[in-house]
Amino acid sequence: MSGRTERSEGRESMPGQRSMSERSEGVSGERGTGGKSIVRPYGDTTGDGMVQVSFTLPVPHDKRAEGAAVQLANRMGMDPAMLVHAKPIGDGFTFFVVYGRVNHLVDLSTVQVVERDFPLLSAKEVNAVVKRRLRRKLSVVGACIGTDAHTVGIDAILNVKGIAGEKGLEYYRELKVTNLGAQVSVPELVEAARRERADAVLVSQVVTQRDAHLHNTREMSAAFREALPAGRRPLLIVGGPRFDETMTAELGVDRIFGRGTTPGEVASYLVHALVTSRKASVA
Ligand code: B12
Repeated sequence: MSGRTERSEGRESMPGQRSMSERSEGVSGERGTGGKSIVRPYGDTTGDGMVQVSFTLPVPHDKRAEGAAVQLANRMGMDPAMLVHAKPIGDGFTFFVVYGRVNHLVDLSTVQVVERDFPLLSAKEVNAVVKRRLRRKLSVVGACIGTDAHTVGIDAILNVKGIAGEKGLEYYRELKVTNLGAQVSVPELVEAARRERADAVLVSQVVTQRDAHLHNTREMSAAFREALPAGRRPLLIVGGPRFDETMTAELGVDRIFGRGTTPGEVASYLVHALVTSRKASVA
């Protein structure tokens, strides 16, 4: 799961040194005993702070380029920084892997993530709840919006084939799935949601260049807010490997699903959000 940490968590010390607070908290680079939650990376030996990063610089591969990569790593807080891989990738670009020590610590107690706050149901349970409580099929409309053509993720959630041994939402008898496919415009999506009387709209965004996933999601949620009054607006769900799941309010959506999501989680959330916790409006 993606997550954010409060900025104050990273305290620094010199390589090989441990600060007073680290010593008093018994930090040894792994989850401390006695309920301590300060951790640091593990490379060769416990708590040595070693990490590996990779990046590309827009320079041809030579000694200067390698020096530039090490300098960048130093500026990122890696000290010492060891270049372990450098490879030209096309004209004027070099890919690097750098291994080195950082002195930052992470306080697990300040890490913010979105925990699953609904029960995981089987397909049979989902169907039973929808049938008994909604008394009609639950309509789901899905799409990849904008110029994004990466449909594998949304198909994994929607198509019968599914993913990770779980069948997709099309397999659920009480769900009616309309998969619009790739490169769907926001007006097309709103129109399809109206036509299908969508209870939920599922949008996938995989391309994140220039924050396209954020812009497209904001445009989509704004369009639904404009097109439909609050009571008639479908549940808005976005998913993709690089979303921050804590950004629902900023993006104007009800839920964000990240990498590794399974259809069962999505179906269970739909039941939770649209049926079990919304008794009055679905009768
Ligand atoms: C396959 C692939 C393609 C295929 C897509 C085929 C298709 N029909 O989907 C093709 C070859 C067409 C392609 C094209 C391009 N691609 Co491409 N592609 C990939 C690749 C290798 C795998 C993506 C994938 O299928 N993952 C598997 C699925 C199952 O995972 P997922 O998408 O994360 O989905 C899961 C979760 O995220 C979540 N989820 C996803 N969506 C949703 C939606 C909802 C509602 C929910 C609940 C959950 C959910 O659930 C899913 C199941 O767990 C990735 C690299 C990678 N390894 O990820 C690059 C990658 C995504 N592509 C990339 C790029 C740059 C491109 C191109 C721009 C390349 C080019 N210059 O032409 C084009 C863009 C085309 C376009 N207009 O979008 C970049 C994106 C970089 C960025 N920062 O945005 C990546 C990361 C590669 C890279 N490292 O550079 N690509």
